[in-house]
Amino acid sequence: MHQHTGNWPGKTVANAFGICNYASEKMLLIDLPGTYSLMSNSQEEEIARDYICFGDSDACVVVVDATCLERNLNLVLQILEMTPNVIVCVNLLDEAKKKSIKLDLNLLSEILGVPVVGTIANKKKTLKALVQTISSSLKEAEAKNVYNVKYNDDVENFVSSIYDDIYRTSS
Ligand SMILES: Nc1nc2c(ncn2[C@@H]2O[C@H](COP(=O)(O)OP(=O)(O)OP(=O)(O)O)[C@@H](O)[C@H]2O)c(=O)[nH]1
Ligand SMILES: [Mg+2]
Repeated sequence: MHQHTGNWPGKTVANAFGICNYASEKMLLIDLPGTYSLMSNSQEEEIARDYICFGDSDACVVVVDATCLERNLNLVLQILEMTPNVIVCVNLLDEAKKKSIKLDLNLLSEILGVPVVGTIANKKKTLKALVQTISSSLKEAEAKNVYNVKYNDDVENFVSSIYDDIYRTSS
């Protein structure tokens, strides 16, 4: 609730940011527009994509809905391809429980190769683990074994040929 609100420069989309104090650290949290994809089909998606790609943040927390995880995982995979330090926050655990949805967050973390934290955003005590995870992810230097999306052969071959061209022209 210590957030500041306004608009993204030149856009009608609202933005919000706030400072979070944890231990002796101050973290600046930027709230990106809610979106299911980053394909730039709307102002919201464009703002979110541009910030993730060019905003020079230290970490990216992707908040997904525990009651419809599958719909949200598309966005998670897109973000994993774009930026290195990702934390997945599975929110609305209370609603998932009401619907008897059981989630294995450790397994999800193992598969994605990034930390996964469960939260109920309006229950403050559940946010502590998230803040701790963000903080420690900023200190970890070792490379993560992040899930690598495998596309069909046509796409993979095309991407490889572009890489080859780049290496050839740069060496
Ligand atoms: N029961 C429950 N309600 C939640 C939880 N997290 C958020 N909410 C409620 O969900 C509503 C929407 O929250 P927002 O923070 O606006 O959600 P958002 O994902 O940022 O939405 P967009 O930015 O519009 O995509 C608010 O009324 C919150 O209080 C949760 O874990 N449990
Ligand atoms: Mg929002």
